[in-house]
Amino acid sequence: MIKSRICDMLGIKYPVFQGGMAWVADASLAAAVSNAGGLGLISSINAGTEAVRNEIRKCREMTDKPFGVNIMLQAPNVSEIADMVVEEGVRILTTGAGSPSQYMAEWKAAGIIVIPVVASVALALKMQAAGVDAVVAEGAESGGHVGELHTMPLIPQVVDALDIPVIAAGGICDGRGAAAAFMLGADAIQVGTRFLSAEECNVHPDYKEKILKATDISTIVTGKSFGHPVRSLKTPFSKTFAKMESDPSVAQQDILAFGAGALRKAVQEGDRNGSYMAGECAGMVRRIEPAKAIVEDLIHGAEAVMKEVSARMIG
Ligand code: TUI
Repeated sequence: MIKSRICDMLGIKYPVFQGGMAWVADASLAAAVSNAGGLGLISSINAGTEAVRNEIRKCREMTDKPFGVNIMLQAPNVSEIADMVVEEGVRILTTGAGSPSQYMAEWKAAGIIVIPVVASVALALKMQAAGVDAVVAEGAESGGHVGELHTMPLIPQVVDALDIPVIAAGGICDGRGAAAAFMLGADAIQVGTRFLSAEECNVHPDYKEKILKATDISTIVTGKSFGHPVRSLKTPFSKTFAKMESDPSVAQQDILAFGAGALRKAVQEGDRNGSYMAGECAGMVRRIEPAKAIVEDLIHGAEAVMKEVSARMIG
C-alpha cells in the first residue's frame, strides 16, 4: 500500500490531492475525493466569498474526512477569503498564482496547515522559510495558470532544495505518472484534469465531452504576453485569443475584455466562447467515472507499475 509522511500530516489514506480548479472544485467534487481517501479541495474562485463559505459548509455535511480550500492569490476578494477560511475553521489551505506570505501569520496563528503551489525553487525556498508545511510543485503541463518549468526537472530540484514534503503536480493522469512523481522524490501527487471527468464533477457536460475527445496536442498556452499564462483546450475562443495576442495592433485591454469571464462560461454553460482550462494530459482521460475509481486507479496503478518496472529492469 502506498503512503507517505503527507498522509500522516493531513490524516488522509492516499497521497493524492485533487487540484483546486477555479469554478470547478466545489463541495461535490472535494467531498467525493476526500471520501475516496485523497484530499479534496474547494476552489476560492466561485460566485464570491459567501458562495465559497457555502461550499465549505456543504462539504462538511458530505464528508467527515479532511478536505481543504485552494486560495487563488490574484483574485480581487483574496483578503476577504483569507479571513473567511479562518472563521470557518478550515484546517488545510493550498494557494496558487502568487506568494501567500502576507497571510501566513494569520493562518498559522489559527493552526492551519498551509501548502502553497510553487513553480520554481526560489519561491519554494522562500515559502519554506516563511513556515509553510509542504509545497505543491506544479509543472507547466498543468491546466490553468502555469509557470515556466515542467514537472520532470521541477520536482527533483524542489525536492533537493527543501526539507518539507513536496507534492508533484502537472501532467499526472494515471498510475504511471504518479509512480514517476514518486520516483522524482515527491511525497504526494496533485491531479486536476483527470478529475474533470469525475461523475461528481459539476462542469457542463460539453466540458467533459471536450476533455474526452482531446488528444495529445489539444492544449495551448495563452496570456504569456501580459504575464498570466494559462493552458486551455484549443477552441475557436483560445485560438482567437492567441491571434489577438500576437497582433501588435490589438490593445491589451481588448484582449482582457475578450477573455473576461470565459472560464465560468465554459464550466457553467459549455459556451463556445468559453475557456476550457485543461492540462496536457487531457488526451489520456478516457471515461467518466466516480472520483473513487480515479483515486484508486492512480494509487493501485502506481503500485502495479513500480512492481512491474523493478521486476523487468532490476537485474
Ligand atoms: O493557480 C494555479 N492555476 C490556476 S489559477 C486559475 S484562476 C483563473 N485564471 C485565469 C482566468 C480565470 C481564472 C486557473 N488556474 N496553479 C497554481 C500555480 N501557481 N501554478 C503556478 C503558480 C505560480 C506561478 C508563479 C505560483 C507562484 C508564482 O510566482 C509568484 C511570485 O510572486 O513569485
